[in-house]
Amino acid sequence: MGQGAVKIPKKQMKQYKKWSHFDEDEIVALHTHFHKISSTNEDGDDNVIDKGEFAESIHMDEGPFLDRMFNIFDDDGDGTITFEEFLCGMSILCTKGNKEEKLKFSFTVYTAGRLHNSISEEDVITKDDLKQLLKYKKFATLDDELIDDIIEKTFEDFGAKDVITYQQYKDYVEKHPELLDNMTVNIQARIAHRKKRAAAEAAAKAAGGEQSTADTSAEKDKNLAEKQK
Ligand SMILES: [Ca+2]
Ligand SMILES: [Ca+2]
Repeated sequence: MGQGAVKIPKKQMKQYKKWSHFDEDEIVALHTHFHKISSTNEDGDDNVIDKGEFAESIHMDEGPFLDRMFNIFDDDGDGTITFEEFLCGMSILCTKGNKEEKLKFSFTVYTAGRLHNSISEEDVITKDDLKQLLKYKKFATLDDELIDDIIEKTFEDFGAKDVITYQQYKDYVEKHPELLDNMTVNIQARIAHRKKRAAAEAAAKAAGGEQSTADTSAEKDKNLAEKQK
């Protein structure tokens, strides 16, 4: 097996492919990446990404915006991200995700804690939702008056009065598809880049140091096998 490649059982791989838009190589790369993040905390690799690990992986301070991003991935809302949740989230964010998936996903960024798999036609974005997002540290230079102005203007653009409905949001994005493009991550390109780097590192290490990689892979296989029901 190549350097750093984690063997995913065939049956599991089949499921992963069914749940996502990724091919096998991409899933293996994401799996390796996931375990790198999920083992950031001192307690070793517990097979889940907690909020602290998530924050570190995307270089973001804890706060309302991070909470929203985290909640988008944490589909069942139990406070941790499993590989399955990670895979599904990445699958929507990547260039292969379909429009409806991305729409719901992006809508969730505004609707704070609500889970994206439970977004329905009746869901709305309130002015308060938007205000919370705009008050996030990154935009801290905005004063209250300006924030209120932005909110009023945004609601006007959406043709909304007190709340933006999912339908209004959909209609608006239909006319401004660039809104969705902005949240698309070209995972394929990143994976290709990472693989190239890994291959270079493997070549450099070829003379020795293979032992530790083999151990890690074996342990991950064991963890994964245990997870299967
Ligand atoms: Ca962890
Ligand atoms: Ca979860």
